Amino acid sequence: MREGGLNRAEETHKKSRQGEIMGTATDNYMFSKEKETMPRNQLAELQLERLKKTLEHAYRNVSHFKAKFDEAGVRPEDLNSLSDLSRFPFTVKNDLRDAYPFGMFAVPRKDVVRIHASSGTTGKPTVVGYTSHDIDMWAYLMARTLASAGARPGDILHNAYGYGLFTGGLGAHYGAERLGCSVVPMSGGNTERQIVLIKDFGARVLCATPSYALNIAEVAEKEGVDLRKGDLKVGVFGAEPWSEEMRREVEERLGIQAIDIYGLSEIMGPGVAAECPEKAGLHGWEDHFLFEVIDPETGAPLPYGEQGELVITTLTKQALPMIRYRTRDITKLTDEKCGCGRTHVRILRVTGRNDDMLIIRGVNVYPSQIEAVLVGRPHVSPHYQLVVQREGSMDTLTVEIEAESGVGPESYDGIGKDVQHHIKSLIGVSCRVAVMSPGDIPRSQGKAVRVRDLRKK
Ligand code: DLL
Repeated sequence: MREGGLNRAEETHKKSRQGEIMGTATDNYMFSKEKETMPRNQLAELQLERLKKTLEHAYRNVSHFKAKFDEAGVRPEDLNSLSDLSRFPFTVKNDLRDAYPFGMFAVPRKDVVRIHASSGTTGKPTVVGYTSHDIDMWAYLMARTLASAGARPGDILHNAYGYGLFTGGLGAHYGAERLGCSVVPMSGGNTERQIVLIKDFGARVLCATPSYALNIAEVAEKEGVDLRKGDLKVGVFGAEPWSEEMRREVEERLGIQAIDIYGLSEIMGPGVAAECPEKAGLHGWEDHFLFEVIDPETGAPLPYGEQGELVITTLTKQALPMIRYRTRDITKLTDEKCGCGRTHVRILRVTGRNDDMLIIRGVNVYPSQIEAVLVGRPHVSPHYQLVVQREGSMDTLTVEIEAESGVGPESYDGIGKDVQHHIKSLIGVSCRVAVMSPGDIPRSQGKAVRVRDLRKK
């Protein structure tokens, strides 16, 4: 297997393969301890070299980037250090929509071997393309991601991320094959059958959204199948915000280690960043991406440790190079040493997206904060939806929760008051709480719908 775009700085680090670091596997894909533990100054050198090439490639081959750079009065050759990148303009989702479908591609269309697209529920879909080299790189980085999560060559890997235009299914699939796993390409849905196959095939690794993993756990319990007694050991979960509390819940109900992975289609798909067994933030693969956090209001870059919007620049993509892509995801970066030995920057758990933030009576709240309060409260199941309405000039929030099975309706009032009180005291937001019967909240088969916004209707 090759990793495209290797250069001298990296070649020197590629030579030997020694030892193990936590959460790595060394067979069958070009894992190298040297890349993931590269000293930060060498990583920066590699990034600068690749960034220069990427800026040049984007400027020469994508009219959007040429126009934007010209407008901002910058040229690729103006970049002499990584910090010079802050002089270059941001890219936003609308730029991709405006260029629909293929206007942002930096290579002739015939060189694009794969196309994915967003569902387009909130506008025109965003379309992303890959050369065969990009696909190869993605498989390699996803193999690295899976290895970091604890998957091993030879594992049965049950892939319940959706296959199709969504990048989750095929992204995880190619990575798992590259790592040397036996992949079960299940996709989402048909939950009873998923459970039979997880059990009968002896899956060790489950790839799914965290909300779908919870759905699987719940259906297995209903069917009387105790997945904790089987071979399942590792959950590779991502594609949506989830809380530490939800992690504990799913770990306990499935008897696994649940690992957070991050990615987005505009940048590549899954495999942009992954936790290691330390579970202390997601290592962003800095040999292929450059991560910044900015103040979402002013656009100014923020130092490590400060919370803001994650901005990503690709360093090795051919078909769709992205310069300073504003992800809308809210997080912090840290370059503090990680116990696993990796040196790549860590992206702390993404608590939510700018677009998902609700402002209720002046208080900013993300669905994952409400989740953290709900999960583990007595008599409450971990399924929920937030309903936002406008009354007069005020936005109001109703938190729909579900009572655990076996709890009678006479207790609903008390449960509702308890949850309302805890949301108010822990998050500071006043809300109504509607307690529903078991099974009333829709179950997720992929990305969970956490908010029903009735203001727009
Ligand atoms: O969700 C890619 C993916 C697939 C990642 C499978 C991980 C696993 P998109 O559909 O383009 O791509 O959605 C990207 O999902 O900007 C975040 O808002 C959110 N997201 C993805 N991973 C996480 C995570 C895939 N671990 C958008 N935590 C991103 C929180 C996440 N949010």
